[in-house]
Amino acid sequence: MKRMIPLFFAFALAGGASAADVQIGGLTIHDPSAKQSPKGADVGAAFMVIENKGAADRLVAATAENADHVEIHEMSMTDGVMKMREMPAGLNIPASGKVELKPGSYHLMLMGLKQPIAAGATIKGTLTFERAGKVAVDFVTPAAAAK
Ligand SMILES: [Cu+2]
Repeated sequence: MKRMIPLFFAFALAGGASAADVQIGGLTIHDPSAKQSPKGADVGAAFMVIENKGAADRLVAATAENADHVEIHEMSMTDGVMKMREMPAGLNIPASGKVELKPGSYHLMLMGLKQPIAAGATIKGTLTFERAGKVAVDFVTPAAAAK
């Protein structure tokens, strides 16, 4: 029976990524994740893919348990320089569309980190959509890559 234990854990880990997908109304939030933060950093970033099978919606707010507050940001090229800015009105999720929050693009900015985001950490948070309402998500930080 001892042999079964590592197999069980391997299976549980393999299923982890899709288990983090969350559904609310017509929206599916795929793979909510947070980026490991360097020591001493007081801000962090979180990413996900939001798929919408319903009417247009808007991501208007987010929280993370390890952050003082969370802002919705976009990065864009302005005069040849990548700049990041807050989107105070939120992020539009088009009807029957898909929005990716990813490095170099839209992202959640975790402001005022209470501690650094460690590899392998799971951070509890929420997303609030104008139509669909509020949903709990777990932002999963990838484990450190094997060297
Ligand atoms: Cu940002």
